[in-house]
Amino acid sequence: MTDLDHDAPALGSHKAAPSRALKVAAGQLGPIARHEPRSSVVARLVALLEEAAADGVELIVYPELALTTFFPRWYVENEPDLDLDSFYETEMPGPDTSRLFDRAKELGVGFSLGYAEMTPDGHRYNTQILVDRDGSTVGKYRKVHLPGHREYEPWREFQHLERRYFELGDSFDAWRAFNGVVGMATCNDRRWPETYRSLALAGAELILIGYNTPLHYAPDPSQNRLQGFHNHLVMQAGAYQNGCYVVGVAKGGLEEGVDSLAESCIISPTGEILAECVTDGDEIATADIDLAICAKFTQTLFQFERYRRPEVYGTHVTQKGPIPPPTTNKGHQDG
Ligand code: CDT
Repeated sequence: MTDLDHDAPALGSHKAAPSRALKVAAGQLGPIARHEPRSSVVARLVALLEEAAADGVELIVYPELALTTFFPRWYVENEPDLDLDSFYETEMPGPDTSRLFDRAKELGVGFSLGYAEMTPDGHRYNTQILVDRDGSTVGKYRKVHLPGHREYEPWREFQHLERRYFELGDSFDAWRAFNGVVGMATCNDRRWPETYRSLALAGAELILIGYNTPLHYAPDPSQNRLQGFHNHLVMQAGAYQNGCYVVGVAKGGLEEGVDSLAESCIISPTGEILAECVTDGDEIATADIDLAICAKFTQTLFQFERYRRPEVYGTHVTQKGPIPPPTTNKGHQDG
């Protein structure tokens, strides 16, 4: 017997943890045109920030690749008017984005922003940062699960070349900020249960996710009609199964001929959606959350220390794809 084998007292039977209230916003963007200048995009981000600040928001979350059009839809070698490097940020804040940092600091609002990052030594990542209310960058995340393909595939209506234009990120971290523990993930990451569990094991109580999700899925268009359902399904499950809040934020609408999912939302550890955008354009959705509520789940049904069985989960980290049983069950003890 260990201490963890004793039944936990009912949560109601001892003093509840003090509230850690936070007002958050999903700062959804509509389409960004192929040649829209950064200054125009940053002005749109600042407009959302100011609207959120006027509503008492303390943290606003922007989408994946929020400073440019979703350029992985093009094989740039075929597009003479595109300069691939122009889509990447070499500094953050940089000449255009400093306006966002300055205004956010003035208003005392933190933010999370997705952008294409180029490092001084030429590495390229699909990156998301977390900026505190004083304008300091507290965390940087580089997308771990890169979807799509590497080479030009002419049969597609449009490309999804994230695997050509970005390198793989390699860690899920969480940071102490906003009176809690905050983690980030980017778009395709939200479909993988490992994302939420890795972040929850790093202590995350609030997971911030930006996304660009075309409604058309070329390898299997029968999934097109399910985009909205799957978006909410995975984030709601991730929130509930890990006792954390999730803020999922889209760049939605018809961008350069490609229609993308909007439906940005804020999800509680109950798995319920607290607030949701109703358009596919620039829009905020806000919610008053309380990070102390996470413990109602992480200290009961999902008390990891007590109930998880990592000794049984070895294959989760040692094995990449399924290894089904042999073609007959002969030799398997239980038949
Ligand atoms: N940006 C991103 O990761 N989008 C993917 C699209 C599907 S894969 C071609 C997503 O998972 O939403």
